Amino acid sequence: SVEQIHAGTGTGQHNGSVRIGTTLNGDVFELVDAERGNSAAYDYDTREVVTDDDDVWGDGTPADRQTAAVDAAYGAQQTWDFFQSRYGRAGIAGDGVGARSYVHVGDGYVNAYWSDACFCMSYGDGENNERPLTTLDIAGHEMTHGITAATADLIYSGESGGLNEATSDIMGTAVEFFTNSPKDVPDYLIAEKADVYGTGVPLRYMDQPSKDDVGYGASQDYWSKDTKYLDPHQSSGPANHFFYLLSEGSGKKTINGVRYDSPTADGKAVSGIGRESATDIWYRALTVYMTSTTDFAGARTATLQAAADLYGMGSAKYETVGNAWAAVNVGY
Ligand code: ASN
Ligand code: ZN
Repeated sequence: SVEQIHAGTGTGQHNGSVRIGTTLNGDVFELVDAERGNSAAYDYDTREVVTDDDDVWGDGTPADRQTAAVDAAYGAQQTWDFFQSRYGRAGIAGDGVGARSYVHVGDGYVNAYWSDACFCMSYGDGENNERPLTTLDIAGHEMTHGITAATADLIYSGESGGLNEATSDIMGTAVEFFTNSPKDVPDYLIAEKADVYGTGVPLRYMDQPSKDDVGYGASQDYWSKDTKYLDPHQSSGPANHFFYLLSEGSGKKTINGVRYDSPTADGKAVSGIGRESATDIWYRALTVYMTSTTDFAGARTATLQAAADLYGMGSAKYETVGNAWAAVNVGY
């Protein structure tokens, strides 16, 4: 059959009305994005690609099974475009191949995850199947697990586990800022739009990780010799905090209407270098310098090397990288 590239119209629960790449296969449209390596959305129940007759997808409510697929497809699209346009990276593995996104995994399942084995991510529908975990930051987070596996391959335990998780939070946040959607105003909170606990509390706060006292328990604001014993979603804290400080600086700040208050371990103020530079430094550190066993001291070295490459050794941005690590108790 002849397949044709289309741009469908979808209504997601989290992203509202969006354009999504679709493919006409015979006389049925498929949620397959041929312009992004055939990234595709599947329904986990049937294990089939999501299809439609008129190329108008979802109605923004969880009752319509296409709605979560629209958000997942949009998240995959925005994550692809972020890495492609900012870093020239063609997809997760950098080989132009799109990943699959499975929606409606489980029943009332409150999680989402990446699997290297299937080169795919899977999203639960949240409590009462009402709040699917298909927000932009979660999509960016899960796909970034694939990028980490394809690059530094940080082992998912000990300090490298925390760095692996932080990398996903950092890039998920960067995807949110890149998209800059009025429906999902970008912030340094993780999964706030999915409202996973139904209490309006985000899963994680990058400005002050010790506020994440939900689910897994509080994350750490500062590195300590015990960091390596924590779950990666808690040991990510010092690196998430480093990224926030490097981007925005310490103290109180309101960004896009969200109030932040970021402390420092040494009490010294840090001035941010901007989120784009901070993101560029982290991406280069991840893809050029980090390895599977990189620890926090190694992440400091890797980000300093990346900053030296990008901005020059001794530049203000280079110096701020060192200051932001000192502010989360990572020294030399
Ligand atoms: N949603 C979680 C994550 O991507 C799943 C996990 O615990 N690995 O971090
Ligand atoms: Zn993760």
